[in-house]
Amino acid sequence: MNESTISGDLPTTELARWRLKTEDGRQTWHYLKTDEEVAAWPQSAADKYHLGLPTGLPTLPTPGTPLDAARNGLSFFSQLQLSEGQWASEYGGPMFLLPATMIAYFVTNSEIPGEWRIEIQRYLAARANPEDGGWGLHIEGESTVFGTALNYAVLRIVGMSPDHPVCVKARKTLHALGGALQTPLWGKVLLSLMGCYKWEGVNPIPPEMWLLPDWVPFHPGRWWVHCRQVFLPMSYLYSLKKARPVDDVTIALRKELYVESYDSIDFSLHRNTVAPGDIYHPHTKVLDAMNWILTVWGKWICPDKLQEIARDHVYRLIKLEDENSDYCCVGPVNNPMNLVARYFTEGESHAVNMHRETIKDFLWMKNEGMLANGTDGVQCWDTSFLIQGVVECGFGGDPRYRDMLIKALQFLDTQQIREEPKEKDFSYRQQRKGAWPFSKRKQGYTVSDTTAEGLKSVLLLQSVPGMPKLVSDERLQDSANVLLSMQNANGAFASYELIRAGPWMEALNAAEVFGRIMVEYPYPECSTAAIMGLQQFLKTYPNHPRRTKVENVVRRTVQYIKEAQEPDGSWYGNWGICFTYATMFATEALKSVGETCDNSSALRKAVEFLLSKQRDDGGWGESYKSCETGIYTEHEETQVVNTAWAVIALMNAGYKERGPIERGIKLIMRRQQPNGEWLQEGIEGVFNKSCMISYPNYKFTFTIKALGIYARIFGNEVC
Ligand code: LAN
Repeated sequence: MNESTISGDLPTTELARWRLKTEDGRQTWHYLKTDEEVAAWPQSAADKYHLGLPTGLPTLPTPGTPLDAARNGLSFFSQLQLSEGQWASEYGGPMFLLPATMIAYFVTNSEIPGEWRIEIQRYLAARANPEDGGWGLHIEGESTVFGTALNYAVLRIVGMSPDHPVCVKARKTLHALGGALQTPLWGKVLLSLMGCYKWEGVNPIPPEMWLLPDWVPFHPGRWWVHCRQVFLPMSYLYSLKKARPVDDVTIALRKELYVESYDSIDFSLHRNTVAPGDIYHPHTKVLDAMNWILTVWGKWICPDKLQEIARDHVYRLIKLEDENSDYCCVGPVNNPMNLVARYFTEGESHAVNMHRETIKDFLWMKNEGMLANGTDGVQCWDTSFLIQGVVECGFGGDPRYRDMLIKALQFLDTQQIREEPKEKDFSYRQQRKGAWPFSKRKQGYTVSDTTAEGLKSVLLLQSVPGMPKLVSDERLQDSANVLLSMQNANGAFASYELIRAGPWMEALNAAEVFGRIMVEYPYPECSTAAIMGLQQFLKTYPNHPRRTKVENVVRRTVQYIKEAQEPDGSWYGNWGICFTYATMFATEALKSVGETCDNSSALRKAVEFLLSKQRDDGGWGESYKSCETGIYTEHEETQVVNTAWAVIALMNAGYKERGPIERGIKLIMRRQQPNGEWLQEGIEGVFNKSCMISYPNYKFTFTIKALGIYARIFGNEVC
């Protein structure tokens, strides 16, 4: 390995040796050690692009029209398509995922390859806050104890010396923030597993709660799937109270992470000690009371036998999550937690090895080093949006894009989920046969909008003359049925499942760092996508026996979307930043039932809102602060992605004045590079109100879509 240095004295691997492999939708990075391997497996344009190496893609003729710009964008972006037909990307942002994966590797004595160690150090050094050297909840956030304590621990696990300037600076900030004692719950759990915190300092997470009858209103089976699936293994581990045996690294960490001497700390007094800067959702009185009762329960009342029964029950659920997702799990927190749970129970086993493998699906390599993605990829989601963008441009039948589109369709064909989960009801799962996941089939989770965007894209492509029909009528019907199963009583669609309990459940939100995590909520974005998918389905099958049913679903959803409009005419975005994102979706829903700003006051208000936020340069730029505060907040710079969303929204609303829309389109065209690409700007996505996440492909998919819609409505020219 070439240990030449690029940043400070940190070694780097040779970027030219990294390759992204795709196998049935599974994307993993590989480091080629020998020259023979390098010769046998050349680096693709996509590899180079993701690694920040020169791609050598050509300079293109300067586009004179919006469709020329879209073609240039496609000329570049099509080169990033992977061999199986999808697009990949980094999906970073959250800063607690690398700790979850690497701490689990450490606790389970899993081998962390040398090239990961080097690149993880480089990534964390690159992403340390330039001023204080700490890390926050996400890459753009201020340093917190959660981010700093855990990423510091990762650096030490992967071999950085405590005397390295990166460690020295981070430790100083950690101590200034009060040290690791102040870390929120999930941090306390991870440190306890490592043997660098004590379980008695963790608020109770009793597995017995899973034994409650399902009708109990706060039963964990009713929680939002991410919250449920993370607290599931955590409750098991909490009940085991096991830790990795101490060694030199953990003995050193016990000294380095704390302000106090480790042995002097009475951890039981620090269950509720959390740095104020870490808290997004403070404990409620109800949660504190519940914690108190559960502490008494765990210590003096709960019979050992009952705990054992509860652990067995929970373990069965953990195994089902593993089996129903091919060990991938719903996300990058419960996968590592399940790994530890299974390792502590089974030792070395098939399941443990499968987790070691699937954790690789979350790791991503880029020019700054190696990080953990928010999911095992964004493959189905981004591929669907690219297809829709191309179709909007009217390029669906264009022979130049035929191969690219056939491959994209083949990818979606292979990634549709084909069967229901095992023990579906016992494991609290939503119907999924026919769904498209966010990432890949094997992960196995439907999401209302990922299914809808997949369905819509397949229907659009399969209606292009000459395109093969890969997904059968029956499978398309299955997909529509999944969507129909996901509508809530108020007409809205949530994310993964039906809403199973009300927002009052946030009173039990124990994660401290996230808002709106306990249950499913109605989402305007997901609701729009769902009815767009269903309406596309009706266009393909106009005489379908469930036509009236679908029409009723659409009507009720549109009613919900109208009710969700903010007084200023916008919609709050839950998954993208922020108001421009959700307003693009909501306006599309209203448009789909024939509303325009001539006949709809909701759309007129939306237009007024959008125009009020347009900047002098013709674009829009929203800061992630909008998501945290619920108030539209300007970004320092105009953003191409926000601009694309806003102009699409204006066009959805049927706004007839060409001027403002054209100015937005011109900004998109001005920002395009001579080779057709757009450069990365601010972070695009969000979850749970407080944590940001990157969607790097949006700068291609939504710009191309905006250019295409503009050309169709206003003609293919700008002046
Ligand atoms: C995602 C990514 C995709 C996203 C959309 C499809 C865009 C959205 O419309 C519905 C919700 C969904 C599927 C979503 C939910 C929450 C996820 C999985 C994430 C934002 C990516 C990462 C995040 C996950 C919860 C991260 C782990 C953190 C925990 C709090 C467990």
